[in-house]
Amino acid sequence: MATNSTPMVEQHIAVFGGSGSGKTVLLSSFYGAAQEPSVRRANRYAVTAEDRAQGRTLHRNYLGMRDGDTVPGPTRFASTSYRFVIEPSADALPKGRSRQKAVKPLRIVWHDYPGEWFEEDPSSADEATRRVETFRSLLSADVAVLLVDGQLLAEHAGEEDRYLKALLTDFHTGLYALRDDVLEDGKRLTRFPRIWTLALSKADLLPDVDVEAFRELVIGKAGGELDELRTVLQSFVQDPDALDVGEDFLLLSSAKFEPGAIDVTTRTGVDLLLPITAMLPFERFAKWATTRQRGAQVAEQLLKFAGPVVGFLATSRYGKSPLVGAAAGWIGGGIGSRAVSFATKRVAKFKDEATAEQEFTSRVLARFAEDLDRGVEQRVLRRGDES
Ligand SMILES: Nc1nc2c(ncn2[C@@H]2O[C@H](COP(=O)(O)OP(=O)(O)OP(=O)(O)O)[C@@H](O)[C@H]2O)c(=O)[nH]1
Ligand SMILES: [Mg+2]
Repeated sequence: MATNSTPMVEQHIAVFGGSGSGKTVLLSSFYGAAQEPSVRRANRYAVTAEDRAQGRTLHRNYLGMRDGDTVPGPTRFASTSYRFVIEPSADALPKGRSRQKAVKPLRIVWHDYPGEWFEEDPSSADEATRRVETFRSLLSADVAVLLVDGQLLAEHAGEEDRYLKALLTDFHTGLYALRDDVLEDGKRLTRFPRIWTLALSKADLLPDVDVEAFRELVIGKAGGELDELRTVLQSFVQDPDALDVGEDFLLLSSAKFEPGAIDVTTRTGVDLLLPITAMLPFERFAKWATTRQRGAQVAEQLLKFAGPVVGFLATSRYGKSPLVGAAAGWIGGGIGSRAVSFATKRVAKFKDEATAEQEFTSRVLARFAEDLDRGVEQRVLRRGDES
């Protein structure tokens, strides 16, 4: 329970997509934008890379797009995990107080890999081993985002079904082929991305497609393939009911790409990735556990790993209640469609009684909850628990 074990305040996101679908540009846009002084001021939190060299590479990728209209090269040979820490930004601290190291900073880990690994055979036994290790680590994330390449979709205007069916079938067969290697001794996994969000990358190329239209396109043109993908993913996990595949949808654009110009200030959905990673697993598991409808037992186990919200609960006055009860109490009676708004209000109430660190965490979580609400309103995000 939350009181006697140290909660994990680290959430992992894995972005899956074919070569050239926009994974590395997305990661660079996310990180680079977070370094912009105006964004830091507005957020009142700073996102820093734990490994400074990695941070510099991502920032350089971003500046290359912003100032030089150049894009990072394709990712080859190696996958990389990027660990980010979210802390109060210097200007969010009261005057005269220096930044203290947070005891339990919020951490997000983002996995990037070469998309060609799903498309081509490994060139050596050594690479084959590295691939399996990579996919094992990708498949232990909390949230998976599956990219539908907006450029390929636009190129298939009128025959979108061909691209969408092929894409989902490739994922399905790729994952199926890896299954025996990823599951050691055939043992099914507990920690596995339980939320598989489908995201339209390069959404700037399809300005008329909102998230509802995107969802209808995927379900309408490739619903059968989506079901097959879900079946394969279910075969990886314990308690396959506790799995949402293709229930959540998102539009993503890392920048506005025009011939000779990349406008990094025009982004879509990028700012939702942190809130999605930090909040969605918690909310979904809390719902499954408390409403006892789906995979309640495994959801209860999973709640322990559900990141910053749990860390926050454990240090708040809910710390003494069992986790499921605390989750229910924290979110309020409205687990389900209105969970986010309830969360926002609850968090706001805490502000008065919290220590500085709690105050920061609750402020960030409240901000995340508002971001998600806004994403839904603007039809950039469709949540699986909306009815
Ligand atoms: N219009 C538009 N184009 C984009 C966007 N993001 C990426 N691109 C284009 O897509 C190309 C490939 O993006 P990457 O991020 O390198 O693709 P990747 O998924 O990392 O590819 P691999 O590393 O081979 O797996 C970029 O060079 C851009 O030209 C976007 O948001 N909008
Ligand atoms: Mg890449």
